[in-house]
Amino acid sequence: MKIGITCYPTYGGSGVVATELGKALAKRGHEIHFISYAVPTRLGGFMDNIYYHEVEMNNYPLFEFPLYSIALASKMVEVTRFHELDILHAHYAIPHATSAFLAREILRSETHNAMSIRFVTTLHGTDITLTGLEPSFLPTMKFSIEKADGVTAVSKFLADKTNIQYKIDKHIEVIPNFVDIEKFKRKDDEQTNCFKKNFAPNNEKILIHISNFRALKRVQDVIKIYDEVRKKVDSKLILVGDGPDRSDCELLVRELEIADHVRFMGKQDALVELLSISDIFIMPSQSESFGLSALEAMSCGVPVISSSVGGLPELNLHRETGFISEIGDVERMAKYAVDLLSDPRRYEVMSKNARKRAEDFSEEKVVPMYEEFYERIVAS
Ligand code: GMT
Repeated sequence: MKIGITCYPTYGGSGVVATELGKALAKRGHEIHFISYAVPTRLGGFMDNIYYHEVEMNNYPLFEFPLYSIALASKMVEVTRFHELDILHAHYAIPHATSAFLAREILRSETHNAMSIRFVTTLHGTDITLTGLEPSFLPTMKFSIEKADGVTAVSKFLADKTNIQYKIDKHIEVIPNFVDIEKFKRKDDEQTNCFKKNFAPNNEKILIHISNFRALKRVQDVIKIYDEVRKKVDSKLILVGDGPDRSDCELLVRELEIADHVRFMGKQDALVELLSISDIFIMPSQSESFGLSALEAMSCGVPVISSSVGGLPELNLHRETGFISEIGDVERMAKYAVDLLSDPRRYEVMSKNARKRAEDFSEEKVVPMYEEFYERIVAS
Protein backbone atom coordinates (compact mmCIF):
# COMPACT_ATOMS: atom_id res chain seq x y z
CA MET A 1 0.00 0.00 0.00
CA LYS A 2 0.96 3.64 -0.32
CA ILE A 3 0.44 5.30 3.04
CA GLY A 4 0.75 8.98 4.04
CA ILE A 5 1.63 9.42 7.71
CA THR A 6 1.36 12.71 9.58
CA CYS A 7 2.56 13.18 13.15
CA TYR A 8 4.34 15.57 15.47
CA PRO A 9 7.89 14.88 14.37
CA THR A 10 9.99 16.13 17.23
CA TYR A 11 8.18 15.58 20.48
CA GLY A 12 6.30 12.91 22.41
CA GLY A 13 5.19 9.33 22.22
CA SER A 14 2.70 9.81 19.39
CA GLY A 15 5.52 10.86 17.05
CA VAL A 16 7.61 7.88 18.15
CA VAL A 17 4.74 5.45 17.50
CA ALA A 18 3.96 7.02 14.10
CA THR A 19 7.62 6.94 13.02
CA GLU A 20 8.27 3.40 14.21
CA LEU A 21 5.06 2.32 12.49
CA GLY A 22 6.15 3.93 9.21
CA LYS A 23 9.56 2.24 9.45
CA ALA A 24 8.03 -1.16 10.23
CA LEU A 25 5.53 -0.84 7.35
CA ALA A 26 8.32 0.19 4.96
CA LYS A 27 10.27 -2.92 5.96
CA ARG A 28 7.19 -4.96 5.11
CA GLY A 29 7.15 -3.51 1.59
CA HIS A 30 4.70 -0.61 1.90
CA GLU A 31 5.53 2.81 0.47
CA ILE A 32 5.49 5.36 3.28
CA HIS A 33 5.21 9.13 2.86
CA PHE A 34 5.77 11.17 6.02
CA ILE A 35 4.09 14.58 5.74
CA SER A 36 5.11 17.00 8.48
CA TYR A 37 6.98 20.22 9.27
CA ALA A 38 10.25 18.46 10.17
CA VAL A 39 11.88 15.07 9.68
CA PRO A 40 10.62 12.77 12.46
CA THR A 41 13.42 12.41 15.01
CA ARG A 42 13.26 8.62 15.25
CA LEU A 43 13.46 8.22 11.48
CA GLY A 44 17.25 7.89 11.48
CA GLY A 45 19.06 7.64 8.16
CA PHE A 46 17.97 6.57 4.71
CA MET A 47 15.53 3.69 4.46
CA ASP A 48 14.08 2.12 1.37
CA ASN A 49 10.35 2.81 0.80
CA ILE A 50 10.35 5.93 2.99
CA TYR A 51 9.78 9.45 1.67
CA TYR A 52 9.53 12.71 3.55
CA HIS A 53 7.50 15.74 2.47
CA GLU A 54 7.94 18.99 4.32
CA VAL A 55 5.00 21.30 4.94
CA GLU A 56 6.20 24.74 3.94
CA MET A 57 4.91 27.78 5.78
CA ASN A 58 4.73 31.24 4.24
CA ASN A 59 5.16 34.20 6.54
CA TYR A 60 2.69 36.67 5.08
CA PRO A 61 2.58 39.70 7.43
CA LEU A 62 -1.22 39.67 7.60
CA PHE A 63 -1.18 36.23 9.22
CA GLU A 64 -0.45 36.89 12.83
CA PHE A 65 -0.70 33.14 13.51
CA PRO A 66 0.83 30.47 11.27
CA LEU A 67 -1.86 28.65 9.25
CA TYR A 68 -0.27 25.22 9.62
CA SER A 69 -3.47 23.15 9.44
CA ILE A 70 -4.30 24.59 6.02
CA ALA A 71 -0.76 24.24 4.71
CA LEU A 72 -0.73 20.64 5.94
CA ALA A 73 -4.05 19.87 4.20
CA SER A 74 -2.72 21.30 0.94
CA LYS A 75 0.46 19.23 1.23
CA MET A 76 -1.62 16.12 1.91
CA VAL A 77 -3.60 16.83 -1.28
CA GLU A 78 -0.42 17.30 -3.29
CA VAL A 79 1.32 14.17 -2.00
CA THR A 80 -1.81 12.05 -2.46
CA ARG A 81 -2.18 13.24 -6.05
CA PHE A 82 1.48 12.85 -7.07
CA HIS A 83 2.06 9.52 -5.35
CA GLU A 84 -1.44 8.07 -5.64
CA LEU A 85 -1.69 7.27 -1.94
CA ASP A 86 -4.22 4.70 -0.75
CA ILE A 87 -4.68 6.10 2.71
CA LEU A 88 -3.73 9.02 4.98
CA HIS A 89 -2.98 8.24 8.62
CA ALA A 90 -3.14 11.20 11.00
CA HIS A 91 -1.48 10.56 14.37
CA TYR A 92 -2.66 12.81 17.21
CA ALA A 93 -6.00 14.23 16.15
CA ILE A 94 -5.26 17.93 16.68
CA PRO A 95 -4.97 19.34 14.03
CA HIS A 96 -3.89 16.41 11.86
CA ALA A 97 -7.29 14.72 11.59
CA THR A 98 -8.88 18.03 10.64
CA SER A 99 -6.30 18.65 7.91
CA ALA A 100 -6.77 15.08 6.65
CA PHE A 101 -10.53 15.58 6.53
CA LEU A 102 -10.05 18.74 4.48
CA ALA A 103 -7.61 17.00 2.13
CA ARG A 104 -9.99 14.09 1.59
CA GLU A 105 -12.90 16.41 0.79
CA ILE A 106 -10.80 18.41 -1.67
CA LEU A 107 -9.69 15.23 -3.43
CA ARG A 108 -13.24 13.87 -3.43
CA SER A 109 -14.61 17.04 -4.98
CA GLU A 110 -12.00 16.78 -7.73
CA THR A 111 -12.52 13.16 -8.62
CA HIS A 112 -16.31 13.20 -8.08
CA ASN A 113 -15.63 9.69 -7.03
CA ALA A 114 -16.53 8.12 -3.73
CA MET A 115 -13.53 5.80 -4.12
CA SER A 116 -11.00 8.56 -3.49
CA ILE A 117 -8.48 8.62 -0.64
CA ARG A 118 -9.51 7.44 2.84
CA PHE A 119 -8.23 8.96 6.04
CA VAL A 120 -7.80 7.38 9.45
CA THR A 121 -6.69 8.89 12.71
CA THR A 122 -4.99 7.45 15.78
CA LEU A 123 -5.86 9.02 19.11
CA HIS A 124 -2.89 9.04 21.46
CA GLY A 125 -3.91 10.74 24.66
CA THR A 126 -3.75 14.41 25.42
CA ASP A 127 -5.35 15.19 22.04
CA ILE A 128 -8.48 13.64 23.59
CA THR A 129 -8.16 13.89 27.35
CA LEU A 130 -6.75 17.40 27.60
CA THR A 131 -6.37 19.83 24.70
CA GLY A 132 -9.21 18.48 22.57
CA LEU A 133 -11.70 19.26 25.32
CA GLU A 134 -10.95 22.97 25.30
CA PRO A 135 -13.92 24.89 23.88
CA SER A 136 -11.73 26.32 21.12
CA PHE A 137 -11.08 22.80 19.77
CA LEU A 138 -13.93 20.58 20.93
CA PRO A 139 -16.50 20.93 18.09
CA THR A 140 -13.81 20.64 15.42
CA MET A 141 -12.27 17.62 17.13
CA LYS A 142 -15.61 15.85 17.51
CA PHE A 143 -16.43 16.52 13.85
CA SER A 144 -13.02 15.37 12.56
CA ILE A 145 -13.17 12.12 14.56
CA GLU A 146 -16.75 11.44 13.46
CA LYS A 147 -15.90 12.04 9.80
CA ALA A 148 -12.77 9.87 9.76
CA ASP A 149 -13.04 6.67 7.72
CA GLY A 150 -11.50 4.83 10.65
CA VAL A 151 -10.30 5.65 14.14
CA THR A 152 -7.88 3.82 16.38
CA ALA A 153 -6.98 4.49 20.01
CA VAL A 154 -3.94 3.22 21.86
CA SER A 155 -5.93 1.67 24.72
CA LYS A 156 -9.46 0.56 25.55
CA PHE A 157 -9.53 3.28 28.15
CA LEU A 158 -8.94 5.95 25.49
CA ALA A 159 -11.45 4.46 23.03
CA ASP A 160 -14.18 4.47 25.70
CA LYS A 161 -13.22 7.91 26.98
CA THR A 162 -13.45 9.37 23.47
CA ASN A 163 -16.94 8.09 22.86
CA ILE A 164 -18.11 9.30 26.26
CA GLN A 165 -16.43 12.71 26.39
CA TYR A 166 -17.14 13.69 22.81
CA LYS A 167 -20.61 12.10 22.82
CA ILE A 168 -19.65 10.06 19.78
CA ASP A 169 -21.04 6.67 18.93
CA LYS A 170 -18.35 5.35 16.64
CA HIS A 171 -16.43 2.10 16.57
CA ILE A 172 -12.91 2.92 17.70
CA GLU A 173 -10.41 0.16 17.09
CA VAL A 174 -7.93 -0.46 19.91
CA ILE A 175 -4.39 -0.88 18.55
CA PRO A 176 -1.89 -0.57 21.38
CA ASN A 177 1.59 0.94 21.32
CA PHE A 178 4.31 -1.48 20.31
CA VAL A 179 8.00 -2.01 20.88
CA ASP A 180 10.89 -3.46 18.90
CA ILE A 181 11.72 -6.28 21.31
CA GLU A 182 14.98 -7.05 19.51
CA LYS A 183 16.22 -3.50 20.03
CA PHE A 184 14.75 -2.93 23.50
CA LYS A 185 16.37 -5.78 25.36
CA ARG A 186 18.78 -5.77 28.26
CA LYS A 187 22.34 -5.11 27.13
CA ASP A 188 25.43 -6.25 28.95
CA ASP A 189 28.24 -4.86 26.80
CA GLU A 190 31.23 -2.69 27.60
CA GLN A 191 29.45 0.63 27.08
CA THR A 192 26.56 -0.40 29.31
CA ASN A 193 28.87 -1.66 32.05
CA CYS A 194 30.74 1.61 31.84
CA PHE A 195 27.43 3.48 32.31
CA LYS A 196 26.68 1.33 35.35
CA LYS A 197 30.08 1.98 36.93
CA ASN A 198 29.69 5.66 36.28
CA PHE A 199 26.21 5.96 37.82
CA ALA A 200 26.45 3.39 40.55
CA PRO A 201 30.10 2.74 41.45
CA ASN A 202 29.10 0.82 44.57
CA ASN A 203 26.55 -1.30 42.76
CA GLU A 204 23.69 0.79 44.08
CA LYS A 205 20.20 0.01 42.74
CA ILE A 206 18.96 2.40 40.05
CA LEU A 207 15.50 3.91 39.72
CA ILE A 208 14.71 5.52 36.37
CA HIS A 209 12.07 7.82 34.94
CA ILE A 210 11.76 8.95 31.31
CA SER A 211 9.32 11.65 30.21
CA ASN A 212 8.84 15.10 28.75
CA PHE A 213 8.61 16.64 32.24
CA ARG A 214 5.11 18.01 31.75
CA ALA A 215 3.02 18.57 34.89
CA LEU A 216 0.87 15.52 34.18
CA LYS A 217 3.95 13.27 34.44
CA ARG A 218 4.32 14.21 38.14
CA VAL A 219 8.12 14.02 38.08
CA GLN A 220 8.20 15.60 41.55
CA ASP A 221 6.51 12.41 42.80
CA VAL A 222 9.34 10.38 41.26
CA ILE A 223 11.84 12.41 43.27
CA LYS A 224 9.83 12.09 46.48
CA ILE A 225 9.48 8.32 45.95
CA TYR A 226 13.22 8.05 45.45
CA ASP A 227 13.87 10.13 48.56
CA GLU A 228 11.94 7.54 50.57
CA VAL A 229 13.57 4.55 48.86
CA ARG A 230 17.13 5.75 49.41
CA LYS A 231 16.54 5.83 53.18
CA LYS A 232 16.16 2.04 53.08
CA VAL A 233 18.02 0.88 49.96
CA ASP A 234 21.34 2.09 48.61
CA SER A 235 20.22 3.59 45.33
CA LYS A 236 20.46 6.28 42.67
CA LEU A 237 17.90 8.03 40.48
CA ILE A 238 18.21 8.72 36.76
CA LEU A 239 15.84 11.24 35.19
CA VAL A 240 15.77 11.26 31.40
CA GLY A 241 14.06 13.94 29.30
CA ASP A 242 13.34 17.60 29.51
CA GLY A 243 10.37 19.92 29.71
CA PRO A 244 8.48 22.55 31.67
CA ASP A 245 8.82 20.95 35.14
CA ARG A 246 12.55 20.28 34.95
CA SER A 247 13.65 23.44 36.80
CA ASP A 248 11.21 22.78 39.67
CA CYS A 249 12.50 19.22 39.86
CA GLU A 250 16.13 20.39 39.96
CA LEU A 251 15.13 22.72 42.79
CA LEU A 252 13.33 19.98 44.71
CA VAL A 253 16.36 17.70 44.48
CA ARG A 254 18.50 20.46 45.99
CA GLU A 255 15.97 21.21 48.74
CA LEU A 256 15.94 17.53 49.66
CA GLU A 257 19.76 17.55 49.58
CA ILE A 258 19.91 14.54 47.29
CA ALA A 259 21.54 16.20 44.28
CA ASP A 260 24.58 13.91 44.55
CA HIS A 261 22.38 10.87 44.01
CA VAL A 262 20.15 12.14 41.22
CA ARG A 263 21.22 12.53 37.59
CA PHE A 264 19.26 14.79 35.26
CA MET A 265 20.24 13.43 31.86
CA GLY A 266 18.13 15.65 29.59
CA LYS A 267 17.05 14.18 26.27
CA GLN A 268 18.94 10.99 25.42
CA ASP A 269 19.16 8.51 22.58
CA ALA A 270 20.86 5.78 24.62
CA LEU A 271 17.58 4.59 26.14
CA VAL A 272 18.38 0.88 25.88
CA GLU A 273 21.71 1.34 27.69
CA LEU A 274 20.11 3.46 30.42
CA LEU A 275 17.24 1.01 30.89
CA SER A 276 19.69 -1.90 30.93
CA ILE A 277 21.39 -0.60 34.05
CA SER A 278 18.11 0.29 35.79
CA ASP A 279 16.19 -1.76 38.31
CA ILE A 280 12.82 -0.04 38.51
CA PHE A 281 10.95 2.32 36.18
CA ILE A 282 8.68 4.87 37.89
CA MET A 283 5.65 6.32 36.08
CA PRO A 284 3.38 8.14 38.54
CA SER A 285 1.42 10.06 35.83
CA GLN A 286 -1.77 12.00 36.39
CA SER A 287 -2.98 10.86 32.98
CA GLU A 288 -1.55 8.25 30.61
CA SER A 289 -3.45 6.65 27.79
CA PHE A 290 -0.88 3.90 27.25
CA GLY A 291 2.62 4.59 28.62
CA LEU A 292 5.06 3.85 25.78
CA SER A 293 8.18 4.47 27.86
CA ALA A 294 6.95 1.98 30.48
CA LEU A 295 6.56 -0.59 27.70
CA GLU A 296 10.11 0.09 26.49
CA ALA A 297 11.37 -0.36 30.07
CA MET A 298 9.46 -3.63 30.46
CA SER A 299 10.94 -4.87 27.20
CA CYS A 300 14.36 -4.39 28.84
CA GLY A 301 13.16 -6.45 31.80
CA VAL A 302 12.61 -3.46 34.10
CA PRO A 303 9.54 -3.79 36.37
CA VAL A 304 7.30 -0.71 36.50
CA ILE A 305 5.78 1.09 39.46
CA SER A 306 3.00 3.25 38.05
CA SER A 307 -0.17 5.04 38.91
CA SER A 308 -3.46 3.36 38.09
CA VAL A 309 -4.65 5.94 35.56
CA GLY A 310 -5.85 5.60 32.00
CA GLY A 311 -4.48 2.71 30.00
CA LEU A 312 -1.65 1.88 32.41
CA PRO A 313 -3.45 -1.11 34.01
CA GLU A 314 -3.89 -2.53 30.48
CA LEU A 315 -0.09 -2.71 30.28
CA ASN A 316 1.35 -2.97 33.78
CA LEU A 317 -0.11 -5.92 35.66
CA HIS A 318 -0.24 -5.35 39.42
CA ARG A 319 2.09 -7.67 41.37
CA GLU A 320 3.07 -9.42 38.12
CA THR A 321 5.04 -6.99 35.95
CA GLY A 322 5.28 -4.30 38.61
CA PHE A 323 2.92 -2.43 40.90
CA ILE A 324 0.03 -0.01 40.52
CA SER A 325 -0.99 2.71 42.98
CA GLU A 326 -3.37 5.62 43.32
CA ILE A 327 -2.14 8.91 41.81
CA GLY A 328 0.01 10.77 44.32
CA ASP A 329 0.42 7.84 46.73
CA VAL A 330 4.16 8.41 47.07
CA GLU A 331 4.41 6.39 50.26
CA ARG A 332 2.88 3.27 48.75
CA MET A 333 4.94 3.48 45.57
CA ALA A 334 8.11 3.88 47.65
CA LYS A 335 7.14 0.86 49.76
CA TYR A 336 6.57 -1.25 46.65
CA ALA A 337 10.02 -0.25 45.38
CA VAL A 338 11.76 -1.00 48.70
CA ASP A 339 10.02 -4.40 49.03
CA LEU A 340 10.90 -5.39 45.48
CA LEU A 341 14.51 -4.24 45.68
CA SER A 342 14.94 -6.15 48.94
CA ASP A 343 13.71 -9.44 47.53
CA PRO A 344 16.06 -10.66 44.74
CA ARG A 345 14.05 -13.78 43.97
CA ARG A 346 10.81 -11.87 43.56
CA TYR A 347 12.67 -9.26 41.53
CA GLU A 348 13.95 -11.90 39.12
CA VAL A 349 10.43 -13.23 38.53
CA MET A 350 8.96 -9.74 38.00
CA SER A 351 11.73 -8.75 35.63
CA LYS A 352 11.06 -11.86 33.51
CA ASN A 353 7.31 -11.20 33.64
CA ALA A 354 7.84 -7.62 32.51
CA ARG A 355 9.83 -8.76 29.48
CA LYS A 356 7.26 -11.45 28.68
CA ARG A 357 4.42 -8.94 28.92
CA ALA A 358 6.27 -6.57 26.57
CA GLU A 359 6.48 -9.39 24.04
CA ASP A 360 2.66 -9.24 23.81
CA PHE A 361 3.16 -5.74 22.38
CA SER A 362 5.93 -6.59 19.93
CA GLU A 363 6.19 -4.89 16.55
CA GLU A 364 5.54 -8.28 14.91
CA LYS A 365 2.23 -8.62 16.74
CA VAL A 366 0.93 -5.04 16.54
CA VAL A 367 1.98 -3.76 13.08
CA PRO A 368 -0.14 -6.40 11.27
CA MET A 369 -3.13 -5.02 13.19
CA TYR A 370 -2.58 -1.68 11.43
CA GLU A 371 -2.14 -3.42 8.06
CA GLU A 372 -5.38 -5.31 8.50
CA PHE A 373 -7.13 -2.11 9.61
CA TYR A 374 -5.91 -0.16 6.54
CA GLU A 375 -7.02 -2.95 4.19
CA ARG A 376 -10.48 -2.98 5.71
CA ILE A 377 -10.84 0.79 5.47
CA VAL A 378 -9.58 1.01 1.90
CA ALA A 379 -11.96 -1.77 0.87
CA SER A 380 -14.96 -0.14 2.60
O1 GMT B 1 2.91 11.47 27.08
C1 GMT B 1 3.20 12.47 26.44
O2 GMT B 1 3.38 13.53 27.00
C2 GMT B 1 3.38 12.43 24.96
C3 GMT B 1 2.14 11.94 24.32
C4 GMT B 1 2.05 12.25 22.86
O3 GMT B 1 0.93 12.43 22.45
O4 GMT B 1 3.01 12.32 22.11
O5 GMT B 1 2.01 10.54 24.56
C5 GMT B 1 0.74 9.97 24.41
O6 GMT B 1 0.88 9.04 23.35
C6 GMT B 1 1.76 7.94 23.61
C7 GMT B 1 1.84 7.09 22.36
O7 GMT B 1 0.61 6.59 21.98
C8 GMT B 1 1.21 7.15 24.82
O8 GMT B 1 2.05 6.05 25.10
C9 GMT B 1 1.15 8.08 26.03
O9 GMT B 1 0.57 7.38 27.11
C10 GMT B 1 0.31 9.30 25.71
N1 GMT B 1 0.41 10.26 26.81
C11 GMT B 1 -0.62 10.59 27.60
O10 GMT B 1 -1.72 10.09 27.50
C12 GMT B 1 -0.33 11.60 28.63
